[in-house]
Amino acid sequence: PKTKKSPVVLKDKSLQAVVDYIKENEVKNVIVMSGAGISTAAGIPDFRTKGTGLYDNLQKFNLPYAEAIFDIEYFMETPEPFYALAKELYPGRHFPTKVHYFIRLLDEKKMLLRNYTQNIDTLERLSGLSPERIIEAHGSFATASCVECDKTADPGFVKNKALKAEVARCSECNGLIKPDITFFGQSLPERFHNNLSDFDNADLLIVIGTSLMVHPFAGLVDHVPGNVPRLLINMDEAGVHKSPNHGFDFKWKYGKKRDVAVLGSCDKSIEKLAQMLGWADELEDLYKEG
Ligand code: CNA
Repeated sequence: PKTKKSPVVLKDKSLQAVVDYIKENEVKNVIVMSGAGISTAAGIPDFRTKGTGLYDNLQKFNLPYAEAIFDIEYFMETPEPFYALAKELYPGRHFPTKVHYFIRLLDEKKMLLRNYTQNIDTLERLSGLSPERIIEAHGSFATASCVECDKTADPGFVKNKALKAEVARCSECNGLIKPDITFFGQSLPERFHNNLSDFDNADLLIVIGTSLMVHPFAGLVDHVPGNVPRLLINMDEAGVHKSPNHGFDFKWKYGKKRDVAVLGSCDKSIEKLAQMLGWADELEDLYKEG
């Protein structure tokens, strides 16, 4: 059967072509998919960067495998490593980066449909971005609950425990308390599932600071219509899978003029993008005021 060809949407595979697309098409439904890479400049390590990423620095916890620290089955048996790590990650000591403020600026320009973030550091909230624009796809440290009886825990109590690297237990049933971040083996928050129709309405997708290794989040890159440009801003290429069964495949170097990759520091790339859009001063002001 004949497949319908989507029209070519960008002039070429450059950042300038994306900027022209934004200006010429009065883009107003941008979806930003973000990950740990946008918070490394705030001093929070990501998972997978060689050397500095958390997975390379978990030896002291003697884990059977690195991801175990965020695995629900492992946590139920051995919560101590997670609580030891939570001490280092807990929100409160870190501040939003230029990338976070760029996302807020998109919203102030009435161009942001939604920011789907994998991050649990709550820096999106701290940047002043409207809560209605944020989907914390993997939950956050902002709330916590008992894994046995589901009772909501007092966030202050859990934070105090975590900051002492002590395991928090439920006042009701003595079960383990876990911050409401999504572990491997758990389903994503309802708010994530309830808003997925956003992707049908997107007119630009910006994927930033993520290795696109965690599903189902990563697969969302394929949920925007076939003629919608997808801009990756990341240290290295992500979302490229050789296997045709993998479900998604960015075409950074070849294929139709839709996918653009800007590699390197995301803060630098965002500054450049802001400058090309004529927003450099506004971004700087937001960042300074923050
Ligand atoms: P990841 O797998 O560690 O990937 C991060 C990506 O960002 C990598 O491709 C890096 O190359 C890239 N990167 C790192 N620093 C920069 C930079 N300065 N500029 C540009 N690119 C950079 O992390 P993902 O988010 O893809 O993985 C999903 C996990 C990570 C989620 O479940 C998160 O909860 C979890 N996580 C979150 C945080 C946080 O909230 N800040 C920290 C660590 C892990």
